[in-house]
Amino acid sequence: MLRFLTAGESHGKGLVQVIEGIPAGLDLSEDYIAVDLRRRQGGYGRGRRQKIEQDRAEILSGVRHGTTLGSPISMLIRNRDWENWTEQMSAEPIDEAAIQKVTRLRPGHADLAGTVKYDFDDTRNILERASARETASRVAVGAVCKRFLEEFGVGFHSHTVQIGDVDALVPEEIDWDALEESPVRCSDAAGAEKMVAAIDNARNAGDTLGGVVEGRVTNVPMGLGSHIQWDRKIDGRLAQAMMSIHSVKGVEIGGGFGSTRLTGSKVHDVILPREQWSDRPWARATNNAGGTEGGITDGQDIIVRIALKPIATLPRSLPSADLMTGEEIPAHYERSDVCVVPAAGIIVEAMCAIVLAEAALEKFGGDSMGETLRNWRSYTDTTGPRSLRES
Ligand code: EPS
Repeated sequence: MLRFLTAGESHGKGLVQVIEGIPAGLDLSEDYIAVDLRRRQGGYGRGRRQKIEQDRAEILSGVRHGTTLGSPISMLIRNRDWENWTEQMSAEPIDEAAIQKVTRLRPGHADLAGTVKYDFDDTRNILERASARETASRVAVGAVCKRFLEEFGVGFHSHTVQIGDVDALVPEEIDWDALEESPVRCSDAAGAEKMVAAIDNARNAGDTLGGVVEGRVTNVPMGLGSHIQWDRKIDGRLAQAMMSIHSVKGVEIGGGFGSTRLTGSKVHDVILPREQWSDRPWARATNNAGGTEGGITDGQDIIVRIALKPIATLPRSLPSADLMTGEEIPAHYERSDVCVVPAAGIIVEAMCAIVLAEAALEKFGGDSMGETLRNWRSYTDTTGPRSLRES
């Protein structure tokens, strides 16, 4: 079984991750994890914080000489910004008068509900952990899970399909390498230009922008997740993972909301006869299901889209009320991103990798990579038509 925890405040000493359940014998390096951490920090519309940070996960345990031990993998991403916050974020008590309390609540963030729930007089006690800085931890954990699934040929991609009201024209085939050069991680060059302009307009207006990002997972085996209980359904688990990403307000799998406008004959993915299969048993005419049917992966690519609201920290502060007095006052502002949509793709990939690695380990188990690989192969060898298998 795979499980993980993250810890850390946005301006504390650092972000900590602990992952348990990755089998022994997997090649894993800090450099490999660093690639996705770097990808997450990029994208047009990011704020000044990303100029301060150079995220790198130091592996503290669970790996020896470049190979996992089967023991918990723990990692630390140090916050470079910590040195500007040693007093305000000190774990040791400081003089009460020196604490710069934040009481101007930001609409759209956890400030109000969190501060009331945890009974604080300083919203910083909530906003530090509620910050999307935590997604760096998810990306580090996700990179470990990607490394694991890579051994089975599973691949992860993501791209921006909308920013503000600008839609991308998504081509049939996406050049994933070229995409990484796009400032907004969009495969449509003309659309990308408009997205950049929209971000500039929002910045000039002291405002923020949301959008839609799509993740795709390739070469997923048929049979992860299960139809038998609500909390085992793989689409439900993916949706929960996506909704847990900061700013996410909606999730679609495959045809999603669009399929409600079509008739059943246009939506369901026709099962093709043997002559039309390629390298694996079973094939479909389309992939409107987005890789899951009945809560089970169906062997097609997983396609998941998330809707991100514009981030809640606005340079031109929204009207708000003060935590202590309830009186009208503009919301708190330090600094912020204008748009995090391009970076969100990497977080989608990470969360997909975590959910699928967990589901794969449930199905195939194994304490060592050799054992997991044997179990995986012996199962995938049996997924073809029954009569062919028995002959
Ligand atoms: C983030 C770090 C944060 C924000 C952003 C994500 O840094 P700071 O608050 O120091 O500027 O830039 O957080 C949010 C979008 C949010 O809503 O909290 C990061 O590393 O991704």
